Amino acid sequence: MKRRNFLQKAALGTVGITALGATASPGLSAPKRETIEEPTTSPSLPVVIATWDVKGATKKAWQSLQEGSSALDAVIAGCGVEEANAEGQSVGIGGLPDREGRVTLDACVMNEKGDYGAVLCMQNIMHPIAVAKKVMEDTPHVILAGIGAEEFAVSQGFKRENLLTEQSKIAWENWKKTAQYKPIINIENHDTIGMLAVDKNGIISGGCTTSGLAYKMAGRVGDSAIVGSGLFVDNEIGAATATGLGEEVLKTVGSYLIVELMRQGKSPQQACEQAILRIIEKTPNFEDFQVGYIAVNKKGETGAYSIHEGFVTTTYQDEKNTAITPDFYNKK
Ligand code: SD4
Repeated sequence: MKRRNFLQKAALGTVGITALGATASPGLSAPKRETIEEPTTSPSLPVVIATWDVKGATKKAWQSLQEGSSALDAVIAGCGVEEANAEGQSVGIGGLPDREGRVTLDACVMNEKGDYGAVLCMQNIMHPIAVAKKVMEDTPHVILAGIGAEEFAVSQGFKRENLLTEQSKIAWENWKKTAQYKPIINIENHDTIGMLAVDKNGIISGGCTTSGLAYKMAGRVGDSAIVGSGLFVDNEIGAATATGLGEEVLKTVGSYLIVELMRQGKSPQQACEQAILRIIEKTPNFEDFQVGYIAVNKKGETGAYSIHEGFVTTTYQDEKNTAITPDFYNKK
């Protein structure tokens, strides 16, 4: 359902409900109660939501859930579709390189137990999100970077391959003629895949995968693989993920902020909007860059918001796989 329609419905059919802010414990004062406006009709589970128009990826994740995969494996399968898509120039193979012509990938996953795994600045491996899961499950660490991440991936059976496609090499060579670095709203930053899934039992997991900003400095890492910034999951509450200029998401720890706002009773939509406002309040040059957030809560309600127009989200819910342009801040 389009967000506007959903909001209209929600506005018409809301009831005040009382929610417990905490569980009562002996010896502690009574739990704080607060009233939350809540729609009478809840969206159904499962749900898969992703940044950008990636219907192939959300479809794959949805099918994986139907076949009995965990929410985490569904996200990894879904994101893997875009990582293997050589036409997409920001994820996996075909990603635009750094200034030196190297494709370096960042990815992370987080599951319902709060486990997290990530790879940063990894080269030559097409599916960093699957390697991130291996880091989470099969190492004593949560992040591996650079050559260590690549060697670990190879030790786990991942194939080394050249990720710089002819198309991306030509784009880089053209860029070198001016070598001007300026993130371009919704063009350069157009397809980091952040994906969140809630299975039919309300189990939540998420992942985020990217080649980062095109023509970044060698060694630059953005928000996408950093817990709390590019992704955060709390199975009690919900999850959030980001796309856009990672430096700004990192400085405001955006995904964690959104989940904490939902914990305080905000809807996914309200929480995404507040996280964007936090960036705008702190960053006078917000006109120059894009950030977009998506979020989902335990019930399967979703939200999305960005600084500028043009951000797209895909939601697979109620047997419908729909890409929409959500509401945004900078309406002139
Ligand atoms: C980064 N957030 O590395 C990523 C870039 C992005 O689509 O979203 N690209 O900063």
